[in-house]
Amino acid sequence: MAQTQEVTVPDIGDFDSVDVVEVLVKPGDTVTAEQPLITLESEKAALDVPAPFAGKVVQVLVKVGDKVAQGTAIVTLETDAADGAGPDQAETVTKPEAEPSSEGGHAEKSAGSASADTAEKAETAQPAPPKPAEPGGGESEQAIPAIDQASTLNDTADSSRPNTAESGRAPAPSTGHPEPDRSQAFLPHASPSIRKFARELGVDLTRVTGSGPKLRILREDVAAFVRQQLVEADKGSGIPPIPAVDFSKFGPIERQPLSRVKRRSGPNLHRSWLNIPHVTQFDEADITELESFRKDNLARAEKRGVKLTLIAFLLDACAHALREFPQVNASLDPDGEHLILKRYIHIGVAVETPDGLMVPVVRDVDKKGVFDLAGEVAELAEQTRTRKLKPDRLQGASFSISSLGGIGGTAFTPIINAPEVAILGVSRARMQPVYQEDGSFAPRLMLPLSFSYDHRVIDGAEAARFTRFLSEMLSDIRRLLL
Ligand code: CAO
Repeated sequence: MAQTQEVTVPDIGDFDSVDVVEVLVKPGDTVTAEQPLITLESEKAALDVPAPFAGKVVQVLVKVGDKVAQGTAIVTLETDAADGAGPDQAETVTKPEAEPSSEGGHAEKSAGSASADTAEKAETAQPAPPKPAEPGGGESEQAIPAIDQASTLNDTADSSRPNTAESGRAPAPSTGHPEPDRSQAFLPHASPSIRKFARELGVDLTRVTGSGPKLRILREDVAAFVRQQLVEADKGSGIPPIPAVDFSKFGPIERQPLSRVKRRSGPNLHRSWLNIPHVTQFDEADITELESFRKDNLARAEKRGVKLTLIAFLLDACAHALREFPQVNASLDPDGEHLILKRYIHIGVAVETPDGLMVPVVRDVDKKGVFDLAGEVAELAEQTRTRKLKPDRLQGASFSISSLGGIGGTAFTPIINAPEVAILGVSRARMQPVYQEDGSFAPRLMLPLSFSYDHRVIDGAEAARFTRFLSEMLSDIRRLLL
């Protein structure tokens, strides 16, 4: 049989008059046990008053702006006695001294003026849903949940709060009931809907500054917090941004848009630079013999429609070196505990284009000869510069080469193309007097190598061995072409 009963404000600690800031139900609503009915706001906290049992809202007795205190009736709920949570509990349910259940995030509540009888019964109460009504309507010891302080503590917290013993709080000696943790009153001010919103976004409300009345956290505060976190993540884990400067104060300026390629490659370079502990190993290779071989074969290559430049030999030498040093032809597993060794050798070649730098990939370099490599690089470079390159030709590199030798320079520190773990930079070869074993100096064509590597994966000694090996390959054309 349906019965109606009033739900009142339970013990709310030291507050004798608090504002109703939200009414969460209306007549006709069906509520479940512990569903928040209204939100109260004290000087320090926003608190929910949950339904002590399931039922249908008949009347809402308060409105936003009302002031309430312990014992103020807030709604009337109609329950079906057969549901087991009905008016049979009315007497105790509406009594503020009734003891909370310890389940489902109910706060440990002071028994206040609880009678010895109620306290004793409550002490033995199980952390269980409301008990079925006694046949014949006998008085039940069903306890009323206190204000749901748990949900105001930290919305990312598990709703199943530790019991008193777990939380180490001493029970009140007079009743055996736990003392309320008044520190929980110093919790973020936020309505349930905002707390739900924050919970969905994984936002810890204790980190959000409220901009509403009495520092209440509003929806826009949560949104601003999330935006700020995203901006900081984008800028590299909170690295302070470079302040904007109005350069026009100092002279005439012109503002140009970055090319599409630069806009896209910039964040990738930034990410690699910030994430990878780079070290650059410098070395040089004597390519005197190689250069004469190249020149001797220019005509032969031309007959095949190929311009034989140094890059083809560099690719060939790198393939040999990568086979010898598989850890350089690898990627770090995101778990940080494994190295993924690639059993293929695909090398990206940095190509300068009017739009910016792009890195097409020469696949299976170890399976190709220098003529084929020269032809393929020239074709890829041409397609890249004329924007005819298919997107899949920009993918799958296991190592990269950046050759600035055609332009000049003596050395540079190339940025690793993550998730690769190393890159070879090549500067301009120059004739230099090189000391010979017989004590003389000979003019030799020396090629500067700049090998940047991920120090998490490659040790300095390994890097030095790698560039030595590369240098020997480039210096000994017979070995290279074998
Ligand atoms: N030392 C001396 N001369 C070199 C050389 C070197 N290391 N590398 C190339 N050359 C010579 C070539 O032999 C060629 O000479 P000729 O015109 O007399 O035949 C001339 O310089 C121009 O060569 P190139 O650089 O155009 O051709 P390539 O096949 O060697 O390189 C490519 C192809 C795509 C790598 C190159 O054109 C390119 O775009 N380089 C720029 C890469 C870049 O911007 N890297 C920066 C990345 S930032 O990390």
